[in-house]
Amino acid sequence: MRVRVLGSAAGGGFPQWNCNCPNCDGVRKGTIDAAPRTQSSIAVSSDNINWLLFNASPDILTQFQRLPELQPARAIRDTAVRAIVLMDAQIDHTTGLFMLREGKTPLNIYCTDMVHEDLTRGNPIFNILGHFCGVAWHPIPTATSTSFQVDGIEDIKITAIPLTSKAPPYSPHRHDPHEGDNIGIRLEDTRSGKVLFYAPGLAAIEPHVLTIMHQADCLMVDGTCWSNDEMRTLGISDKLSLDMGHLPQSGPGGMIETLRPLKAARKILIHINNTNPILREDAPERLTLKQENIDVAFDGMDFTL
Ligand code: HKS
Ligand code: ZN
Ligand code: ZN
Repeated sequence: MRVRVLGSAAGGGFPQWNCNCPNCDGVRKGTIDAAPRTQSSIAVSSDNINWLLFNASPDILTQFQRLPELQPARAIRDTAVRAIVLMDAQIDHTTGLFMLREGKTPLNIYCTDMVHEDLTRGNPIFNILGHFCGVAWHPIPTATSTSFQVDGIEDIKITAIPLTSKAPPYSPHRHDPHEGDNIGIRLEDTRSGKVLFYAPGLAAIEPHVLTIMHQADCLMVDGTCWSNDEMRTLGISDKLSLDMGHLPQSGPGGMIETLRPLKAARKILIHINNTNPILREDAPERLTLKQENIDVAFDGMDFTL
């Protein structure tokens, strides 16, 4: 299976429009060694013709332009995107759906009941799209971690891994978490047997999540913050990384410690917040990651598993 990073930043992208932290200010002025990044999303293909998207970021049109294979030009109007899987109902993972409204057939969207509820009530994107291309909703099973396949995406078995985290601020059940508010994804290439685990938001490493992480040949996981108090130290907000539903990389029980014993050949951090020191190529934190065999995703990163 081929994996393409469409975007590698957390919500807001990098630099973030209203931010003047050392990273955002430095990348804008060209005074630091760091690459700008769009908001997180990946595309996966098993045949290099048909593609499956995971999340639809607000930067989706820019991301499509950077991957010309998404437009195979077989007809006057065409796309190689067969479907979109949504992992939660966050703005940074769903707003791009508005940009795909011109299609003549309904968008094939896979998401849980809970995400469907948020996207028809709290933030009724699906209802709005009903006035354009429409949405063909395919419910994602979570209860028993049943796997499913997407039409046109052969040889990839998809399993949703329910994650305990919060629904978005506009969700009718923001303060009443339900299974299916957030999922991680296990992708298995049934030809090679290789397993990818993708989870751009991980609040905690629950036992059932760790089991899947042990099976993976490639891990693409939450890279939002380096330290739990990163936003506080910069004087940006009182919110801790863990309060926001993102396990920090450093410290006891952090992502680095979690990844260390896992056998996966590739370990990649994605959904990186603009405040994270790992965005600087020459940061000491990057050396630490290198020693741990952990890579930092960048826009356009492309590999075959
Ligand atoms: C900044 C943001 C930080 C950020 C926070 C979250 C909070 C939110 C909620 C996130 C993200 C980026 N870029 N989703 O100010 O620096 O309250 O539910 O997901 O991508 S979590
Ligand atoms: Zn986010
Ligand atoms: Zn910033």
